[in-house]
Amino acid sequence: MAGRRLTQRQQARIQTSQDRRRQRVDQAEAGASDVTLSSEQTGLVITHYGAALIVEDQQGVLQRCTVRQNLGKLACGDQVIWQASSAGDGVVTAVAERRSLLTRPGYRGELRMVAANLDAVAVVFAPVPEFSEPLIDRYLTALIAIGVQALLVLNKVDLLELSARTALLERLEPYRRIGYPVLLASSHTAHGLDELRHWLCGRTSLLVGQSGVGKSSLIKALLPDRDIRIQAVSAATGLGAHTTSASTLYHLPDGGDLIDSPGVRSFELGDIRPGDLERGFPELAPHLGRCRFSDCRHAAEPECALQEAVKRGEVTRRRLDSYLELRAALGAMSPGRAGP
Ligand SMILES: Nc1nc2c(ncn2[C@@H]2O[C@H](COP(=O)(O)OP(=O)(O)O)[C@@H](O)[C@H]2O)c(=O)[nH]1
Ligand SMILES: [Mg+2]
Ligand SMILES: [Zn+2]
Repeated sequence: MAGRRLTQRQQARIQTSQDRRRQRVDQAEAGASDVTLSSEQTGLVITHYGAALIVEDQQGVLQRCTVRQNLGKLACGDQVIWQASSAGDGVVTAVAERRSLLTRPGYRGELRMVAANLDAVAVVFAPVPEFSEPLIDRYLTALIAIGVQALLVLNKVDLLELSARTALLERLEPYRRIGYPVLLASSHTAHGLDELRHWLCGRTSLLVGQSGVGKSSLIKALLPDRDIRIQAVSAATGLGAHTTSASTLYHLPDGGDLIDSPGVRSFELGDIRPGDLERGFPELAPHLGRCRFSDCRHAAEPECALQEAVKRGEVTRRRLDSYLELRAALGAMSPGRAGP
């Protein structure tokens, strides 16, 4: 920049534009003091874009709102108090205590909020792409940790011959045995969709699972009015097409809400404590702490209660392996926390 000088005319131009900007700021500040807020109302956070939220009011109308700074970050599904404002956007002034909160690690390791007040999550998987039990175990453990119910949905059953279907059901038997409902579905033939609707009815839920298992297809089938809703959100944001990359809450036709959250479709174990891990494997509970050695690694040690439970058929080998793998991963993440 050295040696570069502004001509007088350039300087004059900059000066006038600065004056104009200052004028606008002054006007806005004068205006701000005239802003009136109407009375407090409850609302539901439908989605967010940038710093603003779309809140659904009690009449079902979508309202664009900003958030009082002291409230911290809000999530899709949050119950809020907001006030309409004469200045345009409403203002969210309070948030109700959450009954659950699903987060995921962001790119810089920070925790990002995905959805609040979830009751249930359907873990979707399919014959293609090939699924793996350790992934299912990770989902289930993470879901238990935040206190939501889980349902296993084996989608694309239309691809399965009878014998293949029987074999897969056998693989899923350990989950049924520890109390997880397993639902067979096909978004192509609509098989199982009524059962899925019934399970989702009356609560707030979310679908998770690997890419390609058919989540979008299921969501389309479950939410016939999704496109209309997206248009309404676009209109409320005033920003043209609503990008579906932000978590968005939709009402299910039979009651209940479904949150479509592309960001969480395949999540890793977040902040899970050893106790959560144990709760994720309830069939191990009666055997934990009963090994001969208190520091048993449940591998080749003599009189390992877990290995013996496997031999007796009370615990499946695969689930024990999965537990040990997750425990090792947690231990690596936070040394000393994995526990015995
Ligand atoms: N055969 C079969 N294919 C399906 C089914 N559901 C989805 N697909 C296909 O699987 C692929 C991935 O589906 P999509 O809904 O985009 O999966 P997502 O990545 O989980 O959202 C697409 O080619 C779908 O047509 C199903 O029930 N049966
Ligand atoms: Mg998809
Ligand atoms: Zn042991």
